[in-house]
Amino acid sequence: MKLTSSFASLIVCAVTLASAHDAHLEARRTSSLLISPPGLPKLPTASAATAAAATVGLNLTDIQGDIVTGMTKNRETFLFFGIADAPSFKSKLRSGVLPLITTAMQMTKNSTQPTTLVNVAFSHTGLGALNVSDTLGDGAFTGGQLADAGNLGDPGTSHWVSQFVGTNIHGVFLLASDTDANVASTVTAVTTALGDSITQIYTLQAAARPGAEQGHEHFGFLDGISNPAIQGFDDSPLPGQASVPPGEIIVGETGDPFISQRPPWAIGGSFLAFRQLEQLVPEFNKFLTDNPIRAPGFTDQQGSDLLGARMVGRWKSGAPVFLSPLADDPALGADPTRNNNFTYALNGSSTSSSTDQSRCPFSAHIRKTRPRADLGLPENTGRHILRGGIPYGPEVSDSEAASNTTSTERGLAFVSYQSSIGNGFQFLQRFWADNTGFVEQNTGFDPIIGANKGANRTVGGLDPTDPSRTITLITDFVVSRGGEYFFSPSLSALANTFTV
Ligand code: N7H
Repeated sequence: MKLTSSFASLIVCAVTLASAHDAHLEARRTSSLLISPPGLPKLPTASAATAAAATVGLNLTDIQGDIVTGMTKNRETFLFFGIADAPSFKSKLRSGVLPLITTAMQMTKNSTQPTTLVNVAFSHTGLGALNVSDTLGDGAFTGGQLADAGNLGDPGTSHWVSQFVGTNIHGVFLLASDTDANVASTVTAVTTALGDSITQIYTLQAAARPGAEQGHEHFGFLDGISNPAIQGFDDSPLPGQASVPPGEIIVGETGDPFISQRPPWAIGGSFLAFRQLEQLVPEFNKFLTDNPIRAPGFTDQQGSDLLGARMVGRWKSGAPVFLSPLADDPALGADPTRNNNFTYALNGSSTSSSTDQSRCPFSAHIRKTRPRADLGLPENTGRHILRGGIPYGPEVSDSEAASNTTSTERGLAFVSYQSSIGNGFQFLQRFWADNTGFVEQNTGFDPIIGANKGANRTVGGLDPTDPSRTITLITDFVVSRGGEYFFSPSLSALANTFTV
């Protein structure tokens, strides 16, 4: 009799566990939590991702989902926290939050996506707080972003959000969904589960822009078109999309240049560079209005639009200036099979001209940050990042537009994933965007993100009627408000290393 009753309670226990497990995995969604503006690449299907993963042995159920999701978040909250009580944090993270962490695999199908994507990443000081003492083999991560401000071209930290000045931030939760209510209830679930084991240091709420601007960043340009396809996750890159070995983004995988320096538990993780980048939109628009390109037959408006497009390298629709040099082509911008299909070289050549900027300036933001044939083809720079950012802040108000002056902060909550911050985000900012001699002499700064510690920035090649003309920018239209470097561990590392 006794045996039978224990057996019965075992069954009850097993059923309860199974239903809790099923509740976690059960189909809760019929529509995606992501946006899908025309022109942006889509995530691979679950079966395509599974087949791709098998070829390189990538464990997509162990990799956090945000790493592969790209710039298609709809509503997202970044919750930066300190660990107040490490033992309590570990046990609460394990019991209350770990079951909510979303995997890469889950993101590939609406029915397996959660109500709200939940991901977590830790700073170097966060690893210390948790007694995770292994060296991860990334100097920028170890030093933290504050120590890197000068390298990135920031004019000190006087513009930084005060909470980023210091090394108190131990980690960040990223919570994304299709409604504010979903995000808010999941924020409550996570913070309630963790209770006093954390201190909430800083929160940034971000959202895709409304209506027809959905998918466009605050200057008005479609963003998130060009992200690399990670081999082993997406083996069907779109035309012109970079296909990168998994180790360029995911630590410890094939192609990770520092693979020998990684502790085993770091495999399947990725370094997350977070930057809060304010955008001075009315000031940017005023600059375009005041400095139209004076091309024959162009109205002032057309000249201003051309200047903006050449600064970015794409028109607002996403159409690349290299393929459509004089006017926007919205059909091209909206077509993901064509809008990334260019190399800056002509006629199938593997190198681009070192003098011809008629189609696209060397300084254009997308050319600085991915020079394609400028560094020769096939493209194997090892400098790709997976961008996962989202706009924050309100639309420009009438009074801001009328006064050409920002009064309420807005910008980009910039997120990039890479297996090496020094090869990825830091390199792109420091050695490409801020380097006036890259990719050719007199290229000047990247006019969008290039930073000169607050001093004026010279930019070459913007005027196609006189490519030798240098334009001096006296305003930084993108202002760093600081950030932090994090490591986004695999789910097994969270279970076996971070919570024990
Ligand atoms: Fe950039 N922008 O609106 O001008 N970015 N970016 N970015 N960005 C891109 O091709 C923008 C920033 C890259 O593969 C587009 O997806 C703004 C940082 C890279 O051809 C637009 C900010 C870094 C690419 C913008 C900002 C990068 C890229 C075109 C800050 C790295 C892909 C859409 C407020 C250090 C290049 C697209 C490629 C594209 C804008 C930040 C890097 C419109 C406003 C900090 C690698």
